[in-house]
Amino acid sequence: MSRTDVTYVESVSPGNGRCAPRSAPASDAAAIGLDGEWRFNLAAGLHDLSEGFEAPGFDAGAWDAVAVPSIWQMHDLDGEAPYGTPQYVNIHYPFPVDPPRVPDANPTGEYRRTFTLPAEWPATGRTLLRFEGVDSAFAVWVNGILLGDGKGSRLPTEFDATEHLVPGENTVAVRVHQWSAGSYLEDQDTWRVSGIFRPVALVHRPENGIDDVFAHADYDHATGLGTLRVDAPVSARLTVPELGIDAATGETVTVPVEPWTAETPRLYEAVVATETERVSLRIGFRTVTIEDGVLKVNGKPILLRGVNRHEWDPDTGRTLTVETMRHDLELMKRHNVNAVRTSHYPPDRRFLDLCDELGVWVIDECDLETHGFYFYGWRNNPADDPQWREACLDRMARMVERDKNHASIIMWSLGNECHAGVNLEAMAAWAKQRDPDRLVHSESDYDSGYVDVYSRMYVPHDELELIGRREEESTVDPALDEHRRGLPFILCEYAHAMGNGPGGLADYQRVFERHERIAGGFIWEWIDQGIRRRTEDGREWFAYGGDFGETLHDGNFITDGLVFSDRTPSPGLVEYKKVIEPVRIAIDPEDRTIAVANGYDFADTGHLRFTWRMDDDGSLIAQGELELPVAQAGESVQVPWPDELSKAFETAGGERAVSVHAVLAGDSAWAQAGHEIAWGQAVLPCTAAPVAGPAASPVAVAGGYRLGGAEFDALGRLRVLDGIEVEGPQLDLWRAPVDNDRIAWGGTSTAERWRDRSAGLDRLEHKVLDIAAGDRSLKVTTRVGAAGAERAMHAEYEWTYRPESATLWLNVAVDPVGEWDFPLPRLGVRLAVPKAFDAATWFGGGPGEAYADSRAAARIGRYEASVAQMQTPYVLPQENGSRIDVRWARLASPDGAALRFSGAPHFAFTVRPWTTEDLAAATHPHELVERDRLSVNLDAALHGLGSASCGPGPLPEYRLQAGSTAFSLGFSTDRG
Ligand code: IPT
Repeated sequence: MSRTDVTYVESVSPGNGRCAPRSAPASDAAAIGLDGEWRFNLAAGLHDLSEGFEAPGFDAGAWDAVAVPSIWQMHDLDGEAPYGTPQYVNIHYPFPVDPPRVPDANPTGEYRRTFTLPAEWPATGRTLLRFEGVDSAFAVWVNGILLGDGKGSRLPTEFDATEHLVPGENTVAVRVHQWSAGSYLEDQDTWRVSGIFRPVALVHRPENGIDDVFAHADYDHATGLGTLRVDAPVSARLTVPELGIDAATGETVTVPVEPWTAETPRLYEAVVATETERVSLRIGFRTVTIEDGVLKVNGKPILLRGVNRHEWDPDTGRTLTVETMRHDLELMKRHNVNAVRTSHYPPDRRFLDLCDELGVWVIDECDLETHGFYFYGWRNNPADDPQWREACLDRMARMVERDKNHASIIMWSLGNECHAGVNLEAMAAWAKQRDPDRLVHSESDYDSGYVDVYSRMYVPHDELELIGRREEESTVDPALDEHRRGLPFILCEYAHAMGNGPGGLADYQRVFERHERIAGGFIWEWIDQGIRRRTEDGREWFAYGGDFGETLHDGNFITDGLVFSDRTPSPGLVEYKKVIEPVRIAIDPEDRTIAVANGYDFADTGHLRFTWRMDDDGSLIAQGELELPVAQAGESVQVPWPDELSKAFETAGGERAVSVHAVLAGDSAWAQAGHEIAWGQAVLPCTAAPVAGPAASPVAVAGGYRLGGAEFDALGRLRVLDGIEVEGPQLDLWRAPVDNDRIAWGGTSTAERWRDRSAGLDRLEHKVLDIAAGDRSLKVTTRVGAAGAERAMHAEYEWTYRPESATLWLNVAVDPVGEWDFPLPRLGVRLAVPKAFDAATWFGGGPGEAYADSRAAARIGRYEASVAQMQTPYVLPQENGSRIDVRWARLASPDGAALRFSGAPHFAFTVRPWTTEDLAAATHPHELVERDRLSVNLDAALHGLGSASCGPGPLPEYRLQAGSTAFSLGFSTDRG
């Protein structure tokens, strides 16, 4: 190939001139990192390349300097964006589908740098140039000599530079193409970005060195023995000092060991050495098997409480620091996550080191997705076309060879959304012969003919239940059906964490826990892949698809994570943490017992400390330590309440809540002592009857009515309470649609039904039919409906005032008029109050937001927050911030005046500095402008969240069906 030969770009070949893939273990051989500043020029396409740029004498003085590794489209996005901007598309290819051809507009980065070979660089052996990740195709020159080219963006590539290096200064030049034939294999749902985005190094390979090792480390749970064999292409010495092992490579050694599990990530330091090189390894002993259709590790069924993780950083895109990788894992571990699917490509290899060290189960996924062929009946699908066989096998080999020594990896995944095909089958067969000790996964293979686990995405709860019982629908071929029915099952993606949600997590977990066949699942996805931007006046915001003017894009579907773009945990993650807590605490106030069920697969509860607390009407009255016997994995223990708890329980006069917390007894690698792992709470309704007292009579006054401290206008609307201006309350059925209301795959979304001309819940009008000022109450009868709609709600507001408690009570009776064949967004009242009343306190569920099908994490207590703190900044503004089961809430102003809302018994409480309409209209949080009044929603109920943005909607029990209902609310004021 000549310098100007660019045929590799559109060739199905995975590359030329590359070294064989290997694990490249940590070594004492010489190496120099080539990260740092490189000269960079962005050419418009293959027609626009810089002549002779690879030559040592080329003058690149006028070129920019950019950092390697980095993504070129992530540079200076608030300024000049000198190298173009990111594009987000999900399933569609971002270019015309004409494999293997790609557009002429093919941005091509030309990179150059020099480096000095140290004087002591060994004169013998070989020297390789190693690239950990280059997106998407590239060619490499050293001192003007072409070494080769490569594809496979998230996989390593090495070239042998030995012959072309000179003592002293050397020049390396790399040409990187945004699009290549390889892009057809990389249609993952993420930002389409380019560059040398992972580290580059020059590594020496000594003669008789250890290029590769393959550690086979099994654990026999019956005997407690570990079996270790380390294979290497040369004969070398293996030592594991801690285990007293000193053996030859290829030799099998059996010794007593502590096994590796994600809960107990025990690693042993090993060294493999020849006379010329020492490499180090960390060995984890564990055995992955399938027995009777159940996935087991070390003889025990495991439950994957997982997440899908894309590599993303809001500032640097797909280039991550080790600190960020560790931060992700620490956050996961702190939220009880125990598994990662590396969707949809092998991660930076340092991430896997951390997985071994901190303990998570990993499904390592190959860099392969051909989803865009779906639209064309999978015609020409590279996964099923023999001309792409070598490219597919190459990717599988490069992943397995690089990652084969990680104890954390229990399955190799062939890729994502490739449908099925001969190349996938070949990849599976290759992986199984190369590494018989791990399982092969592919969700694309519906029949599961060549994989070890049956894997699906977004399966609804009822179908999952059937799968759990092995009673799912048959596949076409009876032999395949029998095979598949005998496999364990995982949900490789479920519960789409886009916007407010996902709902239904607890219901999924119950199905997982009921069936041994189901080894758990992986939430889609870990992080909102937003891109940090700043407004001209310096306010931060996060961009999604379309924000860079892309003509083809998929909007905010890119922001669907459990952590926000800046890695702040979302309410969805807090919910997930509670739902998957590995110990379950049950408090029984009748028997006065506390039971703790250990749901770990391996660990006992010895690393936990338990505490209890007793609250009376939300105020702490007693607390203490709880002595509990250690429970083995899968066991339960029960103890009577401590005397002090029983005593406090008996003296409390209000609503009593008993809580028990399980926290880390000591520091761990990912959290400090005291970090909460699980909790339980039992709440006992207050037995004392509320005092109602006599009611005051309403009086007609000029322009309206007066009732106690309340003033109403001529249409019977509350205007003033004890001197404080209020507006409303009025019936409210609307919420700013959440992504899960708004998106429907191939159907009419719930939000479309709401906005439909025959419903118009976003533009309801209130017509007063009658006002009756009786002896003891003021009754306002209304009909609530939208322009164009016949369907309506009959709403009757009955106001009473109880002087004894100085409380104004409202009873709202709602009756549907006409047919309501869709769920309501919410059912409650909305009012506006002065902006100064922005310090909230409430007694009820908290501290975070909660909805009908996402409420496991809400505990009953007294909470305080500013109105600003009560907003959840979803990347696309939408309904958020509702606190459930609120007994009372108070909004105070700085001068001490406060408004108080009471439930009979509970309501859901939301307060915002803007209106629902503002929320629904905004496309990013920074566009929201505070109004001069706060909007308050006091709801009898809200529709669930579900996961319809990708998956099932709310389960029937969480749908808010229209029907005749009544609810009561109290309004009062105080002065602190
Ligand atoms: C599924 C993809 O595997 C994943 O990459 C992501 O796109 C997710 O959905 C949704 O965010 S594919 C889906 C269309 C079933």
